[in-house]
Amino acid sequence: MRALILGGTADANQLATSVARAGLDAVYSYGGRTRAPADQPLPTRIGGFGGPRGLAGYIREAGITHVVDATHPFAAEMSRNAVAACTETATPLLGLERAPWTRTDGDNWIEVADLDAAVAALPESRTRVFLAIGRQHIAPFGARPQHTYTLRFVDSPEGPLPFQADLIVSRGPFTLDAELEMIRARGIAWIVARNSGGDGARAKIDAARTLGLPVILMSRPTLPDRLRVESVAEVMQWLGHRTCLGA
Ligand code: 3Y8
Ligand code: NAP
Repeated sequence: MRALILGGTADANQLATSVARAGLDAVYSYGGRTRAPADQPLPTRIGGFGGPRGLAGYIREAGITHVVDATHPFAAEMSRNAVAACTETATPLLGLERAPWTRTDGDNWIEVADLDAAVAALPESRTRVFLAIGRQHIAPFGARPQHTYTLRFVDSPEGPLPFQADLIVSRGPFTLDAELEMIRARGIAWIVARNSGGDGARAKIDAARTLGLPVILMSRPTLPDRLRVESVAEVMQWLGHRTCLGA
């Protein structure tokens, strides 16, 4: 058995620790989005494969027998490529996918399908907006220059920002107290986020509820049908490793 873990999330990191502890043969893969990704206790590769064909070639050359897609729910292209490549090479594929956040009492969510709808959901009158959606997809908010924006990136940007904004450089995971402090200190009145699920990004959602702030929440892209689980323990069982409960 030799597993390829498509990583880049907290869940993938927890899986890597369990796989290494069990002594299973596996490779961890990053897309190469950040300058200094967290070290993993497994052999690690960084960078794209070259589309589905490139991934199929990698699976064959590296002797991969199982693929675990533990990428972020919004890493849709990687997930689609994994389905195509595993179909082409008849390689078992399992998604490790955390459940989306669900609205609870006190949440003031405006759920939108995509980025353009998120921009359109902002108020006309000038306000202070926290764009908690990273670096890659912020340009469309330049269409609403009347607002004061706070951005949060994992790394400091190479070039100029697409519009005037305050920038926080921090890789998370984030805590409720730190989010409350940041939001209050900056007078944030609106938050834009993705429904990533999991714990690593949920603090801002809980902070918004505590402060009664509206959250424009982008729904997840639809992914192709594939076998998927929500826990590391289920992945370990799928990899044929009988772990003690809750490993
Ligand atoms: C490169 C690996 C851990 C894992 C940390 C999780 C939690 C913090 C929440 C906010 C939202 C955002 C962003 C975010 C979260 C965890 C987890 C998660 C959101 C790292 C990582 C990589 C990336 C890529 C990066 C994206 C960006 C998105 C920032 C490592 C730290 C906004 C997603 O500059 C860039 O190009 C960054 C790109 C994709 C989204 C975007 O479009 O900008 N993640 N994030 C992975 C790779 O190369 O394969 O550097 O160590 C992983 C984590 N990001 O416990 O250490 O598991 O979800 N990541 C979003 O939710 O919208 C931050 O600020 O509140
Ligand atoms: P994406 O748009 O779905 O993928 C774009 C391309 O990046 C893929 O086709 C692939 O290139 C390459 N790629 C992505 N993830 C990879 C991986 N783990 N290993 C090798 N190549 C990878 O991806 P994304 O949304 O930019 O996310 C990139 C990485 O950041 C992923 O690891 C993801 O888990 C992590 N992440 C993303 C988010 C988010 O909001 N999107 C949040 C947290 C973490 P080729 O086509 O050349 O193979």
